[in-house]
Amino acid sequence: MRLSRYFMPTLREAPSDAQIVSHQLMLRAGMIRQEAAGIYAWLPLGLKVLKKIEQIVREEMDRAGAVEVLMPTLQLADLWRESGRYEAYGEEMLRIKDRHDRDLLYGPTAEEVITDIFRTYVKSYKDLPKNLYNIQWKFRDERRPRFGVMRGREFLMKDAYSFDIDEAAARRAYNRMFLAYLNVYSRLGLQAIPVRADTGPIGGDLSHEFIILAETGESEVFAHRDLVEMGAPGPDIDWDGDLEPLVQQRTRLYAASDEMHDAARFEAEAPEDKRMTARGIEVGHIFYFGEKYSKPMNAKVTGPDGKDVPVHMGSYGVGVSRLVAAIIEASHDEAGIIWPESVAPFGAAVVNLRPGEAAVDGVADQAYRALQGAGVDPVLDDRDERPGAKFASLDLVGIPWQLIVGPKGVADGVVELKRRATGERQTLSLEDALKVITG
Ligand code: 5CA
Repeated sequence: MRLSRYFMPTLREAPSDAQIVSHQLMLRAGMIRQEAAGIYAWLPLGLKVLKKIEQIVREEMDRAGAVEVLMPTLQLADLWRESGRYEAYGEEMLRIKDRHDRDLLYGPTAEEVITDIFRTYVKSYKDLPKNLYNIQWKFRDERRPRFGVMRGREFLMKDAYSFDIDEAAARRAYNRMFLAYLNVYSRLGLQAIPVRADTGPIGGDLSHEFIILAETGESEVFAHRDLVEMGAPGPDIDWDGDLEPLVQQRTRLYAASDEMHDAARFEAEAPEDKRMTARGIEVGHIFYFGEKYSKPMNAKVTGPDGKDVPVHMGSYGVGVSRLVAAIIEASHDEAGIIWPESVAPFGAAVVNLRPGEAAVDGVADQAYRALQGAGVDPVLDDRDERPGAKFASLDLVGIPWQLIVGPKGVADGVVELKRRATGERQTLSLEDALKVITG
């Protein structure tokens, strides 16, 4: 991509209503634009990051055995009347009528729709377990949408739903998601803490929130430090095997959100120097809720004994659009965003300091094509701007590498390579610079 033809409307100053750093930086980097309170258009750079996060979530869901579907954003109110949640959900639900006067709603979540799909096709325990997920826009008419995409009204969620014959099998499904979530966050460069959580309007009796630490976070967490430092399990675990030990290793250490916090237990279970109280951002939430929806909605399968039983379900949400902001909260400096390579909008920027000067253009084009060939997804900064303005905007948008090509270097047969995360600069031959970037 040539920046001269791209659409990256960066701003020098953040609008004054943006209170937290991720919101300020997303606006300044030209990633999003607010269309209405809590409703955003995603501009090219923001969209690229969103898609990369989405893809990592998808890969880890697939690895853990979940199967992707796509459900509509608009749902029939009648389905929610069946589960009993239509009235109960309250003002957060955006209710709509179509031309035939039928009640619709913009889905805030999709337990009812997926249960309806499931009950239509699956009739026997032999077809279990199943875990179906989608990555789709949701709408919650939040009382106080704020902090940009961190708490939006329209937001992108990955929601997975598991169906099992009994509680023991459902817990195995829960464990798979629990560990898959840790792998997702780790690939995004985040350290997420699984904490015991309240189930809220989703319902059920077993639930964990995944929190990443950030001072601006809306959640308060209380956790044993050893849990905070424990790494993700990694992709090579036996997803069909017994995952209980890996999950227990993480759930036996104290960790709770504010609604579930029990100060006496915290003191009993964690020595003083291991007790951590901090603020954080909820980037995922998983629930086991048994027969809460399958019973009223009559989602039954025939068991091995020939009797029909309601399936045991769980649901598993990741805040995909919220994660864009959460990653920025966790990784930025005074100059702007520092993207982890896994989600950076571009892998590297080739900065042409003298567009129009044939020798410089030649080396910049060569570098750009080589990086393209190596699958780095580079951007070529061929804008007619002062070098200082180019560096400032590239620092702001957080591209991991800047490969700088100027007239003096070209005369000497070298380029400069800057690493965004550390600010470290090296003067190298083009060949060596490409080697450093492609690792
Ligand atoms: N049905 C379940 C799981 S599929 C569910 O809806 N869970 S949830 O309510 O906890 O939402 C899942 C995740 O979506 C949250 O952990 C959070 O990261 C994200 N999320 C929730 N509300 C918003 C919002 N208003 N703006 C941005 N992200 C949100």
